[in-house]
Amino acid sequence: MNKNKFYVTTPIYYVNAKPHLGTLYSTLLADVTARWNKLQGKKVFFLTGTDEHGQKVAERAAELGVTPQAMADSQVPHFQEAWKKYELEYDKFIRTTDGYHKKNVIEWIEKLQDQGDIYKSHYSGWYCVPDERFVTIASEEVEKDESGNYLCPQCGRLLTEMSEESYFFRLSAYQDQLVKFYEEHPNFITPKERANEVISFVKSGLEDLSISRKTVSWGIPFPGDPKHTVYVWGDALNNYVSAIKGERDFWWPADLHIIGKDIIRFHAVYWPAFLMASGLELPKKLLVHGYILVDEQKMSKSIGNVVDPVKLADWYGVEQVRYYLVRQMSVNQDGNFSLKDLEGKISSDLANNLGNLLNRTITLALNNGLETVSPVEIMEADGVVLHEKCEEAFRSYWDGMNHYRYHLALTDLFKFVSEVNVYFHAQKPWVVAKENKELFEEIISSVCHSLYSVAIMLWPVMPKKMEELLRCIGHELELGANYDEVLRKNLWNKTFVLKKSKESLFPKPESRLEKIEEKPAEKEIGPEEIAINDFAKVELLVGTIVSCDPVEGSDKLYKLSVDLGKRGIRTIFAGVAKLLKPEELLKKQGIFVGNLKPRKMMGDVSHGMMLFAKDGDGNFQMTTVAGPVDNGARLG
Ligand code: ME8
Repeated sequence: MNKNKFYVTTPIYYVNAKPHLGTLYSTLLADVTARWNKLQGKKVFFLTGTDEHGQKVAERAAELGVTPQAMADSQVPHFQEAWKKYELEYDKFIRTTDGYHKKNVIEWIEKLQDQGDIYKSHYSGWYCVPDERFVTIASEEVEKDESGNYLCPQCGRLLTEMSEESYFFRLSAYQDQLVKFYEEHPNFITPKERANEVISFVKSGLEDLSISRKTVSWGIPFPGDPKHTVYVWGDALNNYVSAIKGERDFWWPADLHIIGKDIIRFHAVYWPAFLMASGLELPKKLLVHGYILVDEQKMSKSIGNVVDPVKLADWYGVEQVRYYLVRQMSVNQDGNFSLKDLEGKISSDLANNLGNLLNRTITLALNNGLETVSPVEIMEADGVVLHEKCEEAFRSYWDGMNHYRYHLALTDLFKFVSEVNVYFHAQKPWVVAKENKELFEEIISSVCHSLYSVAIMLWPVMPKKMEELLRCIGHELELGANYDEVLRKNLWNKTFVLKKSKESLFPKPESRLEKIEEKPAEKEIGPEEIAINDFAKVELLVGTIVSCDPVEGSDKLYKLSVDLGKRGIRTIFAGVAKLLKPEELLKKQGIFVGNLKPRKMMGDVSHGMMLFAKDGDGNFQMTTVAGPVDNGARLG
């Protein structure tokens, strides 16, 4: 039955941190998707919320000297206010401490107990508290730090050893059913490349999953054994069903779960298995997005580069930031956030390309006494071409949006806006206005029809701005109308009543870059100052790592062959074998000291040195150039 509905969810966020650019991004994608579906006349349910139980939250609350409940209560408004500021119009904000959710989780466990899917045993192994997950040393690629401690393969932080009584969910019993499901639903995970890691994980053999914690008291008491609490992921994943419990028959299955790549296993393996055990249908799709990196690093509190979304909105405008995030980040990859790019995109796409087109068209028309623009009956050839391009623009936008390639959809749409600008300039309407009133009206009408379509297509991304744009040409957005059909038909039969907006739609952003750069550097104790000619003695070169091999007898060193262009291919040793995998270095361009005296190392000779930087978590990051340059290029 086609219910013409769309149920979209975000991860529910842990309350140990405030909202940041990463959590904003997931929630924004959900809002854009929700609005895109509303435009098509669908009934939409958009769910977000907070994940409040578990060890991580309990530990953070203890550090702060408050109860976990009090910490959650104080964090939730930060999320709600930030989402409101960003016009994220969710239908429900669920908290895992809500009574109806706890009841749903208890009923779920009881059902599993009744049908024999849960048994009591003992967990002894490793646990990652930041990720709230059990890590199997034997089957995962677990590395150790310099002191020999195990590190989480997912987040790189220290693992905790654990040994306690636990209830287990018979996950292994669902392995075949899961594999069959993935085979029958090849589009379950978007982008597709992410599906492979899931399928190979499941095929490699699933172990039963510990579903309770005895040493964590901050959680939902385990039915029948209140000394245990429900494992936080068993609790959290069920939120997607708890939230729509009363209307489950209508909304379930979810049409789209939006998640970051860090939590794919929970959503693509455990959650489907939990649902199979519950006898419920599986969600239709998972949209898995990459990380937002700031200056090429994952945002984290310890690195201190968590960009505050509220500050960004105050500086640049809410919808400008919305646009940038959706336009800049390619959903299927990690994407770099930078203020410079943000300012660039606002200037070029929004202020120059779209905003100016609107201003110039309206000003010119009104200055020439044209306020009400009537539809044209027979169009000139250039207008016909633009009309066709408008239809094409919708088709490719529709395709991009419906396949969750939002950034490509926006890139294409702005190409169309550029074409409208080209049309506008080529027609020279400021000359035509004096000579041929009819043709002048046609040009203005064609631009207005194009702007009308663009405004509707962009509405999911910049709702208020696009409503304002529509008002400037005498139209209003009517939710409930089927704009899919309107834009597909692309009938250029509208009348426009032009009105100058009080303020420009997209003012040029005031640059914040200098202000940030001018900030005095924190005083640090460091080496003495040197003169420029001292620096000139050091030859820093760009080179590509063509091979990277472990060195026998050393667990620290790699032997690299580095292509330094005119300086030839050199052997250079780097002491990062414990910290980086060869594939993290291979084929990449790095920065090398080229004129270091050759040094003997492990019976061989190193002809240079590779540069690395330590991040706030103590991991080494290689240094590189922002774009490809010739090997052997000198830095300075
Ligand atoms: O994992 N870039 O919550 P969480 C992009 N409570 N997205 C990012 C990001 C970044 N740098 N950092 C975080 C949890 N995210 C669980 C979820 S769901 C039943 C339970 C986003 O607060 C991304 O969506 O750690 C990621 O999956 C989510 O925040 C993790 O949020």
